Amino acid sequence: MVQEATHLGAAELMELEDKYGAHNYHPLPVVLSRGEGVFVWDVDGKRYYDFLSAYSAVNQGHCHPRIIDALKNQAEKLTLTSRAFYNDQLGPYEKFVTSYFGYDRVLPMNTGVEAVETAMKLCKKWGYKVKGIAEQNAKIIFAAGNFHGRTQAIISASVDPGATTHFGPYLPGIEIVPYNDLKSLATALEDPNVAGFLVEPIQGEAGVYVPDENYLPEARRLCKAANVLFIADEVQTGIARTGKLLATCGNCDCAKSCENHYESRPDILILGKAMSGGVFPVSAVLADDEIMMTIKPGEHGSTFGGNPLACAVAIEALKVVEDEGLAENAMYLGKLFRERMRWMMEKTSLVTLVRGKGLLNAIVIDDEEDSHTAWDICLKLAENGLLAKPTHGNIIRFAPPLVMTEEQLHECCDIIERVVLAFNK
Ligand code: IF1
Repeated sequence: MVQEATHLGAAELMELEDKYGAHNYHPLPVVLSRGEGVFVWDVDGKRYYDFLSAYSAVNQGHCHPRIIDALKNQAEKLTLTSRAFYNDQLGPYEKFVTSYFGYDRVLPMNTGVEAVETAMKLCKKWGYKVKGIAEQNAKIIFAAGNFHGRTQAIISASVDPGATTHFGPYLPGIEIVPYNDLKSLATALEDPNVAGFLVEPIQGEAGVYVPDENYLPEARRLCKAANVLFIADEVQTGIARTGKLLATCGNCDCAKSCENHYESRPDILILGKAMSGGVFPVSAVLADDEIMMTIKPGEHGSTFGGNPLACAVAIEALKVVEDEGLAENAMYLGKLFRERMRWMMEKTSLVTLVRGKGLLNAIVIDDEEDSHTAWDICLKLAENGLLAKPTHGNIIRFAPPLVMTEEQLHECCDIIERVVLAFNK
C-alpha cells in the first residue's frame, strides 16, 4: 500500500518551497513523491521516465530493492560512530572499494564537492611533501567549463559567472586551461609549482562535452612527464554512467577498472553520486600509498565520512552495478539512443547536435543560450511522461537510470521524437 506522504496538492507544495526555501534553484513544475527503477511518480500519481537520474546519482534505478535492504538492515544496527572510533563496516568497505577500483587506499567523504576538496588538499600535500614545491606555492590546473561543485575553493576554478559572481575573493593557486586542448595543458605544465591537473573526463554541466579520444591518455602522459598528479573528477561520469565502470577506463571490454587496460588511470580518482545509488551522500577519493599516505591523523576528515550506513549502502550499490551489468547496458543503450536522436535530426532543424557516451547524452537545440526553447521542450516532455532538464538554455541532457530496458528506451525515444518534431517555437 502506498501511503500518501502529505495531503497537500502539487500547487501548495510548490508554493511552500517558493515561500520558505532559498531561491537557489529553478525546478521544473513537477512534484515527485515516489520512485522505482527508471520511473518516478508525482503527487497526482502521474508516472514519468526519469531522464535526469538526480544528475547521475540514481544509476542503479530509484529505490533499488537490494540497496534499500542494505540501508534498512544497517540502519537498525548502527548509523554513525564518527571516526573517533573504528566501526565494523568501514574496513570491509575500504577493502572492497579499493579492490573494485584498483587503488591502494580510499578516503571516504559524503558529497561530491567534499571529495573534490579532499582531492585538492591531497594533491597539494603531495606537491609539498613528495614533489618538493616550496610552501604556499602549489598550483592546480583546471579546465575551463568545469563543474566540480559549489564550495569557495572549487568555484575559484570556475569560469561560469553564475557560479562565481559576488562570491569572491577566490582561492589562489589555480590555473585554468581550455578543455580538450593538450597544447595549453603542456604549456601550463611547464610551471614547476604545478602539483596536479584536475579534470572531468566528460564535462557534464558544460553540456556533456566529450573530449577527443586521445585527450585523457595524452593528458595523463603529459602529467606523468611533468611529475604532476592526474586527477579525474568522475563524480558524474563514474559508476558505469558512460558505458564503462569509469570514463577513464581504457578501450578493453571488461567493464571493470582493470590495471592493464587503464590507459588514462588517474593518480587520484574522485567518486560520488551513484556510489550510493542515490540513497544518500557517499563520496570517495582513491589513490595509491605514495599520495594517500601524505595525509596524517588530524589533517583531514568529516563527521559522517565512512559512516557504517554509507559503507553498507555503497558496497551493495557497487555490487548491483556489477551483478546487473549496468556498464554494458549503458554502453549498448547509449549507442541506440544517439542513433535514434540522429534519425530525429534528419527530420528537424531544431536539433543541431547529439553527443555523449553511454547513457550520458545531450542534444543541442538550435537556439541562443538564453532562449526558452529547451525549457519549453522539457515542459512538453514532462507533460508526455518524461523528465529531463535543460542546461545553458539550449542544451537538454538525457541521462536515465542504467537499469532501463531496450524496449523502454525505444518508448522514450518515441516520446522525445514526438515532442521535438511537433515543437513550434
Ligand atoms: C547541483 C550540473 C550535474 C559534478 C562533478 C562534483 C560535483 C558535481 C563532475 C559535486 C555535481 C551536480 C550538482 C547539482 C547539479 C549537478 C550537475 F548540472 F551542475 F552539471 F550533475 F551535471 N563533480 N553535479 O557534476 O557533487 O557536491 O553536488 O554531490 O544542483 O549543484 P555534489
